[in-house]
Amino acid sequence: MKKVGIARAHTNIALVKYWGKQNEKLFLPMNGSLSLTLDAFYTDTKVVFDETLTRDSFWLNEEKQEKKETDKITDFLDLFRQAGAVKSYAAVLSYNHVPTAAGLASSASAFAALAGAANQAIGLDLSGRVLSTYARRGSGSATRSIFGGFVEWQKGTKNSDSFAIPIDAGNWDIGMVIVAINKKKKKLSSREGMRRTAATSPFYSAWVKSAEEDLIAMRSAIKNHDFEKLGWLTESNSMKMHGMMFGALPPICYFEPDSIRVLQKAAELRNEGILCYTTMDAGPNVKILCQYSDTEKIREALLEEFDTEKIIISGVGPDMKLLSEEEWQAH
Ligand code: 2P0
Repeated sequence: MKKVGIARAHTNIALVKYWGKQNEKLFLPMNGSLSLTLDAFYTDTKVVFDETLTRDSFWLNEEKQEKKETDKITDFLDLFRQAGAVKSYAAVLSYNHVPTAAGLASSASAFAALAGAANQAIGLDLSGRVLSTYARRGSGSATRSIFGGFVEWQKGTKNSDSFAIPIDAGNWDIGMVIVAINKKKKKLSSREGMRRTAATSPFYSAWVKSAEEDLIAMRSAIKNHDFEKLGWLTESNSMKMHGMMFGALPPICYFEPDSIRVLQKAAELRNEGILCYTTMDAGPNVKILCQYSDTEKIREALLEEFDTEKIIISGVGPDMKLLSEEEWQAH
C-alpha cells in the first residue's frame, strides 16, 4: 500500500539570526531567532511510502540525488517512521522554486516541505508547532519555514520545546529585495561555520546575549508596526553576526566586494529617505528589508549597478500548505 503526502513550504530570511547550537544532535540553538517568510522562493515535495521499495530515493528538480543527500533524507524520514510505526521506504520528489540567479540556500523550505508531506502521508496529524520540531531536525532554519509572515523560533531546552510560533502575518507593507551577488556553492557550510565561530570567536557569548536582546526588541517593533526600528534591529543583528565571524579562527568572511556595494547603496537610499535595511546570511548575497511599496524604487536604484536578473523582489510568504495531486501535476 502507498502512503502519499505533498506539501509546499516557503523559504525564510532570519532578521535575528541563529548561529550556533547548544545541542548538535537535536539542533537546539544557542539563541532564539526571528524571520520573515518570503513568497518568492519555495519548495514543493511529494513523498510516497511504498512497501515494495527496497531503499529511500530522492529526486531534486528531476535529478536523482547521490547517497550523501539521500542519507540525510533517510535520517529525517526515520523520525516520522518511528512516530507512525511505518516500516516502508519512500520515494521523495522535490522541486525548488528559486530563481536560478538567486543562489539562495533552500534547506529551510526543503525540510519544512518534507516534514509537511511526511506528516500527511503517515497521517500523524501533527500541529504546526510540533511539526516545526520535526523540521528542525533536518535543518535549524527549517523550523521557521512551517509558518508564514514573521516567525519566532523559541530556542527551548529540549526537543519538545524548541519550536516556531507565528507572531505576525506581515500584511502591513513589508517586502524584501534580494540582490544575488554570486550563485556559486558556498565555500564554508553554515553548519561548519557556526561550529567554528562558537568554538573560537571571543565575541560568541556577547553575540548570544545581544541576539536575545534583539529578539525582545524586535518582537515589540513588530507588534507596534514600527518599521524603522525593525529595520535597524535587522541590519544591526546581521552585522553583529558577521563581526563575530571575523573574530573566529580561521576568520570567516562571507562578504564579497559586491556585497559591500549593496550595503552602501542601501545607506545612500536611506539618506534619501527610503527606509531600507540590509541583512546577510552564510554567503555574499544581500537581502534588503523594506516596505513593499518601495521595492520598485529600490530595484531601480540597484539597476544602476547590478544586472536585472540579480535583483529579485519578494513579498511575505504564507504557512506551509498541503498540495493536491492536481496542483502537484502543474509542474
Ligand atoms: C538563520 N542561517 O537564522 C541563519 C543565519 C544562516 C545565517 O540558519 O546546521 O542550514 O542545518 O541547522 O539552518 C543557515 O543554517 O544550519 C542558517 P543547520 P542552517 O537563518
